[in-house]
Amino acid sequence: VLCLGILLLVVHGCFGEGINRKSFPDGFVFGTASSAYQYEGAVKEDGRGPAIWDKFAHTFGKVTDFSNADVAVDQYHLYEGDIQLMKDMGMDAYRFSISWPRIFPNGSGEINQAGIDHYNRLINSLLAHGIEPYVTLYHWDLPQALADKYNGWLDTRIINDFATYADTCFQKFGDRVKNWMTFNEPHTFTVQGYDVGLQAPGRCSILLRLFCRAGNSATEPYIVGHNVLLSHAAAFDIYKRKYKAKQNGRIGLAFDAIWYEPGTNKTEDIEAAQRVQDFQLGWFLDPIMFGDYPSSMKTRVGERLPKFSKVQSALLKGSLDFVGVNHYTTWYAWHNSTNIIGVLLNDSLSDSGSLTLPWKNGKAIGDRANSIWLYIVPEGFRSLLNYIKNRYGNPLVIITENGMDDPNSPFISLKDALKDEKRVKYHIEYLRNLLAAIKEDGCNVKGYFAWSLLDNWEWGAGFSSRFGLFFVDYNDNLKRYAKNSAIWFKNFLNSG
Ligand code: PSG
Repeated sequence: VLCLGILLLVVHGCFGEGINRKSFPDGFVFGTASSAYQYEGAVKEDGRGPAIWDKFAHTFGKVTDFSNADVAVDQYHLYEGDIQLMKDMGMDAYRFSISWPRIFPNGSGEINQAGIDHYNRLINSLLAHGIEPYVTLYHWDLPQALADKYNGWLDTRIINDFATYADTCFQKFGDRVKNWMTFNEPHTFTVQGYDVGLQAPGRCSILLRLFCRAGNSATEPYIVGHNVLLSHAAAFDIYKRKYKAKQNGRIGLAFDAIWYEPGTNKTEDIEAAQRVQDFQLGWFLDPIMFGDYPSSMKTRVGERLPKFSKVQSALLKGSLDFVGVNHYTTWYAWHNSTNIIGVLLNDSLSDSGSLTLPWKNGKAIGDRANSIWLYIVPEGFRSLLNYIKNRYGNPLVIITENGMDDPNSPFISLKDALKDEKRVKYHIEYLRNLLAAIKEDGCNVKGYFAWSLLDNWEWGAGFSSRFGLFFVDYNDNLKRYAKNSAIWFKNFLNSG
């Protein structure tokens, strides 16, 4: 009977239904993630200053469905109800971001008390419901004032302004917020904003500057990345010196990390996959762990890559309590010997000398979600976690985003839109690989945040993409409805 029982358990486990919260180590944190710009709306309320994304979203042709985030999903006003949704699912934590221009409408200078009040209400309500706040300081909504004043991340003056903003948040909220992330996906906003120009502030030089008014895709991404790293180090240092002893919190950063599978097992393709990783995760995590950029970046980018002084390098090294990982997908990578397109584009993305694609020999690497870049490859998650363990000495990792999107189709009924079996399967499979990484491979992962609690405003894709566990009805007062994935999470978190 025991053997049969074990057999049934194993079979059950194979189909994924067998996992639940109890399969994970004690204290493992489950939550959902969001960001201010994609959720809040209320862009002109209570003294908030404009953000670079306001300008970008209101520029014709930048957002595929011509929408903007002026209202978004109105969490600025509807947060109480949203917290109740988290509570009902049994979530432990909520990851959200603070909007810098709500705290400093001019980027620096005078503090806007109404902005502070808002986040105090949000944090207090979360805590009253037993939900732990995980707070990102910068999820891409730079105050427009700083872009106007000195070109934002391109100028070293931003380091001080970011440090002051971070200091202010630690001081005002740090008595209750114990988990901070300085930045969300520096690699994404650096490349998207300053190399290909598809995100704010929309700078680039590729394609004869057809889509951007200004920029230099070969140099600006590295300058921006450098200033972001120094800003992170400055904030970490302030926390360590002024707050850590009293507040006893921790500071991380949420890195974006696609897993890259070598296209063949030829050495040159294996090396190419490693280089893409250097130019993605390594670009930001290497300086923070080791005090300098990956050697492949230094060799290939040469003089265009800024250098750290001894002092800066020392400040960066070890400036992290946990590694936040935003992971969605896996692609292939090959060595690109001719790199013709790269030579033509003359941009940072070409510097790795690799070709990356989500298919080979006409076959996709996995099932596709709605986003053109999002292919479902659960095993890639486990490979990535092992890579981080091996390269960085098994640091404390928190999965700060993981999820998939469905299209926003006007042709399917609400009832059908709630049957998101593909998302349920996505989370089951990714969670199983996470569990294997923890239990079988010894990866030090302590939390998992699903992107996202609600359908929301997906940057350049506007409302055309739905990442939520909850459906938002854009035609009826932004009402929220549980998709099957929200119900699945509720069972997952409450059974076993
Ligand atoms: C993350 C990963 C990729 C592209 C975009 C993102 N990738 O693997 O090619 S952005 C990230 C972001 C959040 C978005 C969410 C979904 O932090 O704001 O809404 O993922 O795109």
